[in-house]
Amino acid sequence: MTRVAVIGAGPSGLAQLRAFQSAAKKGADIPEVVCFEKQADWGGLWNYTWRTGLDEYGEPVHGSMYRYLWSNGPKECLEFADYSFEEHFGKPIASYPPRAVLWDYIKGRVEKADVRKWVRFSTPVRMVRFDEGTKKFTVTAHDRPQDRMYDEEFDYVVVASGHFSTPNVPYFEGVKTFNGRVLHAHDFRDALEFKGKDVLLVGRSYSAEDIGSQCWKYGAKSVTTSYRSKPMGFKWPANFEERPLLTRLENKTAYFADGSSKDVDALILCTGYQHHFPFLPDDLRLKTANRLWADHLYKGVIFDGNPQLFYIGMQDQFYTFNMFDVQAWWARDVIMGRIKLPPEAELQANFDKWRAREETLEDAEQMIWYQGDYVKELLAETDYPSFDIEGTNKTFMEWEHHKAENIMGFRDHAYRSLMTGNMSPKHHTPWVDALDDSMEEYLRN
Ligand code: FAD
Ligand code: NA7
Repeated sequence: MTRVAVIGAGPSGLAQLRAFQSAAKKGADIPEVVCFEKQADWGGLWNYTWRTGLDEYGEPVHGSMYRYLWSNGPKECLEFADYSFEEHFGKPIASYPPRAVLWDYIKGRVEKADVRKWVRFSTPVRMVRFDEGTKKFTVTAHDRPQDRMYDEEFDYVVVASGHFSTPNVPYFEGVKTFNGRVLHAHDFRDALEFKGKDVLLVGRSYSAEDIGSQCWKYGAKSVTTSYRSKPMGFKWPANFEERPLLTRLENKTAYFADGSSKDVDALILCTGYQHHFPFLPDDLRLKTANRLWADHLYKGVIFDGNPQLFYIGMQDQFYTFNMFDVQAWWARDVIMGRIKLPPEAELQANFDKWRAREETLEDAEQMIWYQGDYVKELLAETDYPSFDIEGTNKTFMEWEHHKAENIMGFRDHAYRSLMTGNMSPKHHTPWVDALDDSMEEYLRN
């Protein structure tokens, strides 16, 4: 029997499990699927952990999510086409759910699909090797509770281990003797730690924007973000400002590229993440920057060095859950022989086409249409339920517009579901005043 190993049970890995289960439900003979998950529960980053550094077994903690995190984009843009929010919650809900609500939604679909039995929890994959003679992979896994390592053979491997977990940590002069707290966004957990403090963040992307906003919302005395390329440019509140790049630190003073300085209590490095696969040898390991068209992946999914190896969710993301779904459905259909891979030259030409267009992208709007077109291309080749990509792109445009209008208020807007056609209700409390991020509070009528 054909065997498929899925590494990771976050949204990408779970999409792969659901893809196989949905084919089985329609009567297909599916391969044996084994999912290895390092954490004790599923949901990937959405499974919040209070831990930082190493976990209870000494494994690097995967989680980068923090308390009070609310979706940074409209939930209507990530909704599963085969399992709507309305089906899960029994009613339409507001558009920017906190982490716990999204985690519940992710879990709901795979609980319904009854695929938990395919997952081996608390089992990190240590190594994957490919034998050119037998054309099989050997996966070495570590059952942490039993403290037992073992090998198993597979015909296909799907890597779904995420790429927002291993921090990219640049060095800044004077940081060794800085008289304040220093951390990377990966280890940020609770904004209340910075209440009453002057906080400095380095970076200009999602983490800087959102962690800065969190610190502001939960009472930081001031928030300063420092950019390398260009400012975020939002209309920030009075005690929130953007400065050029941090050049050095001295005691508690931060100096910036424009010659200005500011005394700060904490430095949060929102400097992004590395694609990090310590369990893959040189010939199977994906090496790419965080970009919309990742290196080495044909159709954004198949590894160019081995057509039995797939990567899900490895690109930079506007689209998330439903993009992982179309990728997983597509990978499933290749594995099951429903999609016949074209000759390599054709795959390379397809790669080149997407790469060339990626290199022309100038702003978020163009990037969203680009990723939407990519999702559309894969969607057309599988039986994943079709959904309105144009409508999704337009909702993303509204989101961008609402952020430009009011960065601390964009989450108060509501959008129409592209899956059910129903309008979502406005949330009962403005985001700036909503300090309780529990599911009960969010769903309260
Ligand atoms: P992950 O969620 O990272 O899951 C990967 C899984 O693989 C984990 O469970 C991990 O334990 C497991 N794993 C890793 N290594 C191994 C191994 N060796 N063996 C076995 N298992 C392993 N997206 C949105 O759509 N909206 C948001 O608001 C949003 N906010 C975000 C906020 C933060 C702080 C971050 C970091 C990301 C956010 N994202 C958001 C993007 C996020 O990447 C996706 O939503 C999604 O979690 C990606 O799913 P994934 O399965 O690819 O990766
Ligand atoms: P991103 O989106 O990869 O952004 C990384 C940021 O870090 C980006 O602004 C970079 O600046 C900046 N960066 C990286 N290296 C440096 C150095 N050396 N000096 C200064 N600035 C640097 O990561 P995020 O953590 O923001 O977001 C990741 C995910 O988390 C995302 O999907 C969200 O949904 C949540 P640049 O822009 O290149 O000038």
